[in-house]
Amino acid sequence: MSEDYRSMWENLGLDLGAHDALLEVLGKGYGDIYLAQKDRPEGMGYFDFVMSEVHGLRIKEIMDEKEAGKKVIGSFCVFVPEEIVRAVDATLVGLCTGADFATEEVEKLLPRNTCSLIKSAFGFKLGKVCPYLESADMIVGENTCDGKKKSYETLNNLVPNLYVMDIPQMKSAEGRALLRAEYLRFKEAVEQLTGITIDAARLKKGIEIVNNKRKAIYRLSGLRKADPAPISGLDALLANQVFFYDDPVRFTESANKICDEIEKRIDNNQGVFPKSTPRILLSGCPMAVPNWKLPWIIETSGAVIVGEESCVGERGTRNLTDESWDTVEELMEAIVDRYFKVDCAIFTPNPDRLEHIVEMAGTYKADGVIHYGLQFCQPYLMESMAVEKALEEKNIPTLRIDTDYSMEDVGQLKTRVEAFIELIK
Ligand code: BJ8
Repeated sequence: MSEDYRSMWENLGLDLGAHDALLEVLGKGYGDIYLAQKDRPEGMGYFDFVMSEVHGLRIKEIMDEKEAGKKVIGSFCVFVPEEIVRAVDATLVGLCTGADFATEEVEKLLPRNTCSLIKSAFGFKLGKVCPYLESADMIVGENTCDGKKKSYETLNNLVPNLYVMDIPQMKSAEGRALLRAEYLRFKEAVEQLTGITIDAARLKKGIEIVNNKRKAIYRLSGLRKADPAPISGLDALLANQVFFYDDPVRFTESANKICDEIEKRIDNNQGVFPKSTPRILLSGCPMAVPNWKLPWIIETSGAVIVGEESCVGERGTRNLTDESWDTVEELMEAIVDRYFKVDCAIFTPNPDRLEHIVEMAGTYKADGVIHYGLQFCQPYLMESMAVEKALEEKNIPTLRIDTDYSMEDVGQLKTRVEAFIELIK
């Protein structure tokens, strides 16, 4: 960190010793995985900087905003509509985490066979190492998978400001009505939290900010159709991860800037991997910072990742909200329409996701798909069977991986991934 933020962390109630240890591991992992890559676009310097300051400068900015009377809302899911949060000038931050922490303490509160993502969020709370969680004025949980839904009952005892949002499980008229009712309830809750009433101009502005951010990251995705690949999958994943933490307007500018650079790279036939390197589409559970294990294994085994069918990827960013409406009611309907298209595996049945994976494999000219499921994640592990079948029908090779956040299976995963890459070559 370029400044001494210790008193800020202390005021937030962090355990400084544990936090130091976390930052050390994060810094080392980042150096080994990210900075070791060759020929990265210069624009990645911005994302390197954001990562180096993810618990420093960004938290300082958030604390300054709080001092100016603004609110911070933390979320674990892409179903929490950022447009509504921006409409009250509040900041939305992602709270999902991608590393094991305080596992022994966590397993006193949650069953061992809970997915790593949920355990990680609890570990960061119990270990007092997450400044985002500690600075949030409202933490939004959502009834998606059973693991998350039930774990919020326990989280409610650990944090004073949990708000739980119900989420439908079917794409029916009743399901849409539920989502609509829940978004209206959420709008009222953030209005109450901030004392700001959302009018059409505010909501339009919120939609515009979030649409611009999504357009920029989606533009980056589109550029990955090129061969040779102009950016590594690891770097593209990082941009998708920073999407959840950074100031949205600055993020949009930085993402567009790197896209400008990448367009030039494509014109010059410049890639990060040689032309015709095997191309992989990743599909499955979201990968939160610093969960880089599988992408790192893939890209150090002779392949390049050309897309992510994930909530930290295209599932979360591909659809925009229609900004053309004029009233709060109409704009809220547009928000509901946009989020109702998210094809998370908690929906049943969920044919849209299968279609989208096949479509992405074609768009990004993937030679194969690796489905990433976290152990004990029933929705994605169950759905991985159907995904494999849908891809097989199109003769697209598929590898299903179940893993967690530990590094114990790295050797075994590498062997499987290498064999898969050999097969698709
Ligand atoms: S919209 S994917 S962000 S719920 S990995 S906690 S599903 S047991 S994260 Fe998600 Fe929203 Fe869906 Fe996206 Fe449960 Fe599975 Fe764990 Fe998961």
